[in-house]
Amino acid sequence: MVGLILALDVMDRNRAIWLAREVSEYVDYLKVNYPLVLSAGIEIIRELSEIKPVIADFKIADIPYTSSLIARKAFENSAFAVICHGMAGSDTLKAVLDVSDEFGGEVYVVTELSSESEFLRKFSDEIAMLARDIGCHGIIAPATRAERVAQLRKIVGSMKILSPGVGAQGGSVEETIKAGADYIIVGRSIYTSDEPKAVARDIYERIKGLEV
Ligand code: FNU
Repeated sequence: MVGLILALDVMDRNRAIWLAREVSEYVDYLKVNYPLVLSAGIEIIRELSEIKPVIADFKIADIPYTSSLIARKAFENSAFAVICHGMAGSDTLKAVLDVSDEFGGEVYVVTELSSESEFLRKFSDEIAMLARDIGCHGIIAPATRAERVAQLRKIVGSMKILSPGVGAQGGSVEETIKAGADYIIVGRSIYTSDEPKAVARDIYERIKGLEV
């Protein structure tokens, strides 16, 4: 099963809720990041969760204790999953996983960013192995480099791969899915469009057309 995740990097609560409702039939998850949470408050996660499950993209990268506090705030506000930076290391990932287990939530691990990410790229294979070995639920892999998605798929086996970088960052829906992503994450191509619903439907149909 392959699907679409809407990245809601808008700064206004009402716009976020409107967008989420508008595209809900075409997306599997909503992803929130600091721009929206810092603008609208963490309660926005709970509100959006009534529309679709929410992934809190906090790219948690602190010491284990602080990381667990951040993860707890996300799960207490109804997040379905959190995104953690694998570069933070095994103790941090384990601490976040422990919290997610308490809530029946999931943890996705950034391997390398879809941007230049020249430092993480040196370690992303090892980060993926760590995420796999300690039982995280999935990884984030760059749609801007489909060959990296394919390589990371070999490492993580059946774990979920979520790929941002389609559209505004130059990545392709088709190449990313063919390389092995389970979900593509799309933000600006949808939410800056005059017709977000039509764009989401088009991406959804292209994804479903590739499903094996
Ligand atoms: P759009 N995102 C990303 N690359 O783009 N979480 C990563 O490597 C990563 C992410 C997020 O470009 C980014 O923060 F780990 O407008 C934004 O929320 O389609 C979204 O994915 C991409 O948004």
